[in-house]
Amino acid sequence: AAAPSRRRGAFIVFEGLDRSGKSTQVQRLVDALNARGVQTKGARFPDRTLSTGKMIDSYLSQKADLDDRAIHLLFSANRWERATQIVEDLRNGVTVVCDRYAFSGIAFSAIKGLSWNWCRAPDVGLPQPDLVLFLRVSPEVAQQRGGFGQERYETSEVQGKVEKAFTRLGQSVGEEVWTEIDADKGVDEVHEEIVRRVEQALGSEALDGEVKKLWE
Ligand code: NYM
Ligand code: MG
Repeated sequence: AAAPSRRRGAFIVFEGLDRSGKSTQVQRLVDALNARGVQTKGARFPDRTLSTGKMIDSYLSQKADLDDRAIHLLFSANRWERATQIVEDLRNGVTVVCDRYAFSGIAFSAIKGLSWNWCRAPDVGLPQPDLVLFLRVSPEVAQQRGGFGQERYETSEVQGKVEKAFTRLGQSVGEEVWTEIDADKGVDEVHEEIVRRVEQALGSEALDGEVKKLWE
């Protein structure tokens, strides 16, 4: 007799500009899902605890300078370092909620003038998210939230360009995966909207099948 079929976990990715509230909402979602019995883990990229993450951290904190291509490949390698674990968790029925992914990788590098295809290539074949929640925040609200920190990229000029790149990326993965969330609203309202969207994804037939590969 065939083994009883078990649904895999969902791979849910948050994307957005700095100060869009991603980290807060990732934590809220992980807690809410676990509280209702959906076994869920959080993840984040860059994962600064990994060996590539240490180099990325030096670059972002302006302690080290790196060629634009070298840092791009490190960000991608940082995802590949975790990819096997993510697929294993999903197969074991664990939902994974991730703070940033390959879309940040492309957006932040493409604005430096690297070609779109070159930026995308190293991430082709990574685990494909079942849902991307893009938290869209207006520059005014981001400013009210305390402005930017000291890291590389944390200027309104860079953030404005990155926002345009994200919009283009959303069109490349399709609206059944990419969902925009109005992140100007209060934390609770945004959380409720996210839970509604995630409930749909958790009910999807896609979770009866294998984890797909991104852009393949
Ligand atoms: N970032 C993040 C990239 O440039 N490429 C990537 O692939 C990823 C995942 O790192 N400004 C940038 C976006 C952020 C910065 O991320 C640090 P965080 O979520 O603030 O730690
Ligand atoms: Mg940041």
